[in-house]
Amino acid sequence: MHLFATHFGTYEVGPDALGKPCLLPFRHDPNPSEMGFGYLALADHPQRVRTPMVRKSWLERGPLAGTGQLRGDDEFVEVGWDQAASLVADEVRRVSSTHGNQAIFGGSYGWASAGRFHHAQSQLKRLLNLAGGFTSSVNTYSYGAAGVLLPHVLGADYKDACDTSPSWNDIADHCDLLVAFGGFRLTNAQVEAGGTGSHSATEWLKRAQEKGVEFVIFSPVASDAPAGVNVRHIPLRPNTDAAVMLGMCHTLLTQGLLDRAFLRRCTVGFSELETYLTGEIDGVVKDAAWASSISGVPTDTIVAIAQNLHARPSLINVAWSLQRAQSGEHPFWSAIALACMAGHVGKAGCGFAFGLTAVNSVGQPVRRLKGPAFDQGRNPVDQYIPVARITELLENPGGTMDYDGQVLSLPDIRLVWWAGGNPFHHHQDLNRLRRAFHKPETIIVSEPMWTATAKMADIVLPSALPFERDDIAASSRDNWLIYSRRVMDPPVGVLSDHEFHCLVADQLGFRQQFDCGLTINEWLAKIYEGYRDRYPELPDFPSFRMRGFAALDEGEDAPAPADHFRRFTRDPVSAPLKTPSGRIEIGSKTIAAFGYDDMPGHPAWVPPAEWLGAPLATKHGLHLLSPQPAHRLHSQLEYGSVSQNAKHHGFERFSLSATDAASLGLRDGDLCELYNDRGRVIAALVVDAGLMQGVALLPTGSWYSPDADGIDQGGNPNTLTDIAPASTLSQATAPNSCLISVRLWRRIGQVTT
Ligand SMILES: Nc1nc2c(c(=O)[nH]1)N[C@H]1C(S)=C(S)[C@@H](COP(=O)(O)OP(=O)(O)OC[C@H]3O[C@@H](n4cnc5c(=O)[nH]c(N)nc54)[C@H](O)[C@@H]3O)O[C@H]1N2
Ligand SMILES: Nc1nc2c(c(=O)[nH]1)N[C@H]1C(S)=C(S)[C@@H](COP(=O)(O)OP(=O)(O)OC[C@H]3O[C@@H](n4cnc5c(=O)[nH]c(N)nc54)[C@H](O)[C@@H]3O)O[C@H]1N2
Ligand SMILES: [Mo]
Repeated sequence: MHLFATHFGTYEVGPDALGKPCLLPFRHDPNPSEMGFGYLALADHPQRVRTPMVRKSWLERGPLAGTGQLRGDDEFVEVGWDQAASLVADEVRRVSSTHGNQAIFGGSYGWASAGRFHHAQSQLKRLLNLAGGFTSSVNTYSYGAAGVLLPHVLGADYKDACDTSPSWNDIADHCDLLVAFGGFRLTNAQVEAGGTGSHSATEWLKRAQEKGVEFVIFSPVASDAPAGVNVRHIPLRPNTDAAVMLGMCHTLLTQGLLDRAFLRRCTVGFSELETYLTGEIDGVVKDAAWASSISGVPTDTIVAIAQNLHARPSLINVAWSLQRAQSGEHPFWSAIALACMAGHVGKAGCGFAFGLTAVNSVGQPVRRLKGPAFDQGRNPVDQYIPVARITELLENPGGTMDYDGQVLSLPDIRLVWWAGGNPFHHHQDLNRLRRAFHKPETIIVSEPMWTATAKMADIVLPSALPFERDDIAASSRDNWLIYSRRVMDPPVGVLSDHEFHCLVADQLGFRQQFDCGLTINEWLAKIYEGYRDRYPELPDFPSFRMRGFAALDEGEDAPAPADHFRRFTRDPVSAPLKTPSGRIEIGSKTIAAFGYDDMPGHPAWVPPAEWLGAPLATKHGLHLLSPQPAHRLHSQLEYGSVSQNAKHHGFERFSLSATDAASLGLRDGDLCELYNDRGRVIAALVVDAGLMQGVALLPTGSWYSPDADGIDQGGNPNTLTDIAPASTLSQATAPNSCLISVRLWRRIGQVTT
């Protein structure tokens, strides 16, 4: 079978009615994503980069530093691959020998493509490692705050987003009440890093509903609540979930509905939380009325749900989006504390979970394939940044940064090489990032498309699109292995990342170490054999390639950390967690000892600088949330037909409540300006009756496209968001704490002069 694998699923390749290649649903996928159906349109789109390009002024005058020119509004000239490879190799050599390899930033973040071999970052990192290394980045935009907090609270094994959840099987069979903060945005479950053969998360959710699990959804957005019976939606102000959870903790404490035995046996630090809840520390009692005044959720509701969490076998799920906010660690930490107090942690299908339906795999009861990828080698440079600190890195050469109990030094970056990511879509405060991108002497971007990031580059290396090459795709979170076969050839002048890295490696004198003398097919066979060593039941490589896919037998196979967690709750002495105490740290002496002003040593309500209760809300009175886009993967596929068809007269859509639209005199379809002190964005209004008053919703992924006045006509929310971190502890991204104003820009059909 001829298959093509993506982060949003697997497709069969067929001819359409005119005999041209097209992507069709994979017959084994119960719920294929429509995203793929518009994908092939990128191949010959006008936004395609078709040949290596170099900024004219850079080519003429050399590295740009200090010329005062802002990148992004300059001309490019075409060069051939030989010239491009020697320009790149010379620049790597120059920066490495003049300034040291820490002056090269290769921490390049992004989703690139599915596939174990043609993974853009792995390819780039292997190359740069052989060239002496680079300043790297750690953690993710997805799970940055939780990924730093959870090792302190649950131990090092619980850093990964998908390893804390009970399985959907157990939830359906044993849980009675599922309280979800952030709800279930089901379009998100269409995605899985590395790909999948079968989209099953929504089926699992339905099955839990059919088995009688009651769902309570706390979210400013009604559509985060799934359809069906036994679902209750409770609106709350964005970023106030931790306060609601702490109000529930207070209720359990004062009503004596506590599992004291579990708290004593399996946790430490509860007394610190207790003194905080009762107000002994700061004179503020964190009761349900207090939580109500912050969140807008009625006091009685908070009390009743707390009582139910205790009385019934219950599970608390927290969406990842909640930790993509200032103080975003606290809803996660508070949920753990609340679940431990309520007393169902360790019971099948109960306790706490993070990110059910954020991607397809969370909670999936299937065997997980673990196998090799393209080896990145070892980085001789030990300097790094938490991934979302790119602006500060470029702004403060020689500066320092507090992070997770350490003081990081920020190197002076002269060369940035980005591959497989689009920071001018994914990072916050893009106008500020643009100014910071002016600092390095040279910027290289490997990209198939003319993204805003490619436009900031001095050297653009055009990469083949994923359907223009063969690869092997497998997610480490499910049981499918796909042979992803080339659908068409890349345009003349375009190479895969691997192919052009080979040219650069040649120039730098380490081609043999880079590609080990293997062809791409030989690499694929080698990777596949790595899987067969672990799973001898897999067919041989030629048969696998012919058939197109292999799936391990399904069947319950809880990830090792979840298994271990259950053993811990039964016997914390013989199966301790990898925390300092060996137990769940409701209070963390380690975090308290870091002494960060914005990060106490226990779960707390630490108000963000921007939320509806902040002083700034009198100036910019709408809280902007930027969820994941339903019609594309981040900024990829923006020019695919599915994403384009979802626009309104070519503009990205955003939503407001009916009340806010009316009070601003706005109508459905109006082109509006969303603005704050950081930027201005144009988007088309959708009035959403299910949206809470005071909240605006603009999905991510539309391309940042500032016009001559600096107004982003592309509708990217990160023109408005702030770089301020979740906290000093995690230095994670926090775009969901953002205040804006909205006004009419143009009414469609209105004559403008
Ligand atoms: N406001 C706000 N911002 C956010 C978020 C949010 O919730 N709100 N979410 C954040 C999250 S969780 C994430 S994960 C990030 C995602 O942000 P990114 O990962 O940067 O987004 P992508 O659009 O997937 O970027 C991948 C790029 O790689 C390119 N590419 C694809 N295949 C190849 C290849 O083979 N080779 C090369 N060289 N390039 C290739 C694509 O064309 C695309 O430009 O965004 C973050 N930004
Ligand atoms: N189609 C599609 N799916 C994707 C992606 C994509 O680009 N496209 N990206 C994938 C990636 S990389 C990631 S990391 C995951 C992210 O998965 P999530 O982080 O779960 O996704 P989001 O869409 O950012 O947010 C989910 C919901 O949280 C709600 N929310 C936001 N802030 C708050 C709050 O303060 N309180 C409450 N109670 N609710 C809030 C919003 O209403 C939103 O609908 O999605 C993945 N899935
Ligand atoms: Mo993500």
